[in-house]
Amino acid sequence: KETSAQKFERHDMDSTGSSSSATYCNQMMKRRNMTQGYCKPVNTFVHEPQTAVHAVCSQKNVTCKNGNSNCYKSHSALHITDCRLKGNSKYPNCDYQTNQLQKHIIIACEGNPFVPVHFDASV
Ligand code: U5P
Repeated sequence: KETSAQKFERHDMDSTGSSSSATYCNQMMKRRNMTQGYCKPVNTFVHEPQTAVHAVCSQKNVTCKNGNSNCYKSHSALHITDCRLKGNSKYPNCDYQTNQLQKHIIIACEGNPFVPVHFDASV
């Protein structure tokens, strides 16, 4: 069974890659199994070393969108790619807009070790 921490790595981490191409999101959303059953509408990939992303769990504590208190905002802007489903996309042809950004990320962290389990937002 996939743990929440493993799911975060699958959904949100792409340390080695970058989204240089316009088809990045179409390829990655499919490769990381987020286009099975339905097209996941919004998903963010982080292009930074795993150590740097895990370190965010000890950075600025903020409230999550759902009201939980275990979210953390990165001190610096990180390289990310936002994938957003296009309005005219029809399952199973999940068609995404790829947006390369440098923003602060807000992630939820849990457990011992205290690791990322959810991508909440970028600001
Ligand atoms: N999500 C992202 N990046 C964002 C916002 C949301 O990847 O910038 C994903 C997360 O997996 C989140 C899901 O759990 O979309 C639903 O987000 P929301 O509708 O609760 O904001």
